Amino acid sequence: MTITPGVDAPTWPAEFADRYRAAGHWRGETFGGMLRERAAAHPDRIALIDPAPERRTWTYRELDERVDRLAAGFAARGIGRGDRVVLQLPNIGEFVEVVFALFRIGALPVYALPAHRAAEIGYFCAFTEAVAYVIPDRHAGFDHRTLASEIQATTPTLKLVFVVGDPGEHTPLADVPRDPDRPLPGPEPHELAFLQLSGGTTGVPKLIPRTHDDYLYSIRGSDEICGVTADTRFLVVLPAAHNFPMSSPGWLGALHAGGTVVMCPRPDPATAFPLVERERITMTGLVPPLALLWTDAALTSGHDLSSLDLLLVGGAKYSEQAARRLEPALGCRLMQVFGMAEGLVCYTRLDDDRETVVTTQGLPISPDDEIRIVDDTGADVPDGAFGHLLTRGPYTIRGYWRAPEHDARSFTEDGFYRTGDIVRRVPSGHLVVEGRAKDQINRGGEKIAPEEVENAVLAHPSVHDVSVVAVPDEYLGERTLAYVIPRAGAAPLKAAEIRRFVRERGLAAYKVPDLVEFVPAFPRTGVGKTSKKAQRSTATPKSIPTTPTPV
Ligand code: OOB
Repeated sequence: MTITPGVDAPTWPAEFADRYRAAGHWRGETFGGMLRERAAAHPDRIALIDPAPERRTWTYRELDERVDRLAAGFAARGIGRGDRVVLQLPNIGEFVEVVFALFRIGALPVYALPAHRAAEIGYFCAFTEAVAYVIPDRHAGFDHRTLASEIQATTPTLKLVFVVGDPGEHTPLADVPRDPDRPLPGPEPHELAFLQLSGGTTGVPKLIPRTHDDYLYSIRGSDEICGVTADTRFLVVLPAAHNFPMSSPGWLGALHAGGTVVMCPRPDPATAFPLVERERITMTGLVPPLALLWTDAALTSGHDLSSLDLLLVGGAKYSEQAARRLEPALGCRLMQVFGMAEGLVCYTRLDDDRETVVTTQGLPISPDDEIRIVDDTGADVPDGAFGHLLTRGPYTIRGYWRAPEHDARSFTEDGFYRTGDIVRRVPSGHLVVEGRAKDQINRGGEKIAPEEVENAVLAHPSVHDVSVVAVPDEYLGERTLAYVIPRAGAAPLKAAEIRRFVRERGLAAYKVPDLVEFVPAFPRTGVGKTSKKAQRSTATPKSIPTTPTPV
């Protein structure tokens, strides 16, 4: 992959960009322009609803005007085109306002998750040289203002912290908006719109640069496949910053079609079902553990879920048995989605037969999504055989943000992204995800890079070595198990001490190992490396004590 000095990420070679434009995939639109157009076309339709604690609504005109005022306020405080702004908000209306305000001035949101803590946020702010950080005051019992102060003290670029709610020593987001005195120069459609997080396989998360052109294409395509229209009422159940609820078809898809987005503060049925009933929700997306919870809860819930028309399930493998139970329990249609923040998204189709919907993970969005399924040597496997999925196309990145050494490993010479997924293609062309070759744990849709957790555990003075692997789990699909070799002569260690240590290192709670086992040595491969394969095969699901709530 060639890197041009001064350029933050590799982009599509001109011949591909020309082809994607000629095919009408890239239309020269921006997200700021999209909202402006929708507001002009149907100003009085409801764009956004935040139901808690008091129900707030935004018409398209109101959203557009508030975004303009917020954009002007950000610009007046010195935030400009290309600047990075780390955004860590829960599912609230301000999430949408801030994202569109940043889009309008061409600043790049960096999408942190509400669960991220000092380790992740500190890294995002430092690595992206962020100029601003947007937070809630408190969320899920955590005071984000204190964390922001700590990070600001060690990150010289981070001049501004905006808080939704009580600002403490920072700036209230509510004070930012101002009247726009002149139109702001927006970004070009081929420029970056935001940085998304990669699930990752490495010590620190990689950042995924997406452009207005490419992301809007994936959203248009998703809307068409999922049948999103101005009548769609989309419930944002998963964290709004995830690629799946953002664009598959997600809240951006709903806004693109002129529909209504409803923010769901928590994903459990007790919170979501009353909202589905009250707001007449037609569509949402869930990870498999939540789909299981919803399926079970629907059987006994007294709530009227009859407005639900389509439920998308993806982010991790959805078992066929669970998929078969969803439609009768929830009284809506199921669509499986297999996607990645790096680009490629596959959906089963509304006109697929039931067997295809419950047994496959769908077809790519675009006729120009190139799919290769290869063996370990990089040669194409015969039709129907398992292999590594490689992909290239009009909305799949050609490289990460400022990470040329990763790009050399994650992309082929000719620009295919190595997804790390093992798939096979059935005769209809649909892909079936069989497993994973990458060293990653998929904990109910949340991706964990073992290396990141291992680095945290290794910092413990009594730890000699550690290896983190996935253990199968009936509910979450997978959970994490840390095999630890204690340092010779160190005081005896307890599992709880390792877990607390990881948490105190500032890692998000979902990365704290579910299980810790102390061992004298690791199994080795022929060349003397730790054999994670052998470790995985000895880890048993029954050793898991409790079942936590996902995401
Ligand atoms: C979505 O995006 P990411 O970036 O959090 O994770 C991507 C990875 C894939 O490479 C694959 O390993 C896994 O998540 N995955 C699935 C899956 N959907 C994603 N594995 C099995 N079955 C599925 N249906 O997770 C994401 C992005 C957009 C839409 C949906 C999911």
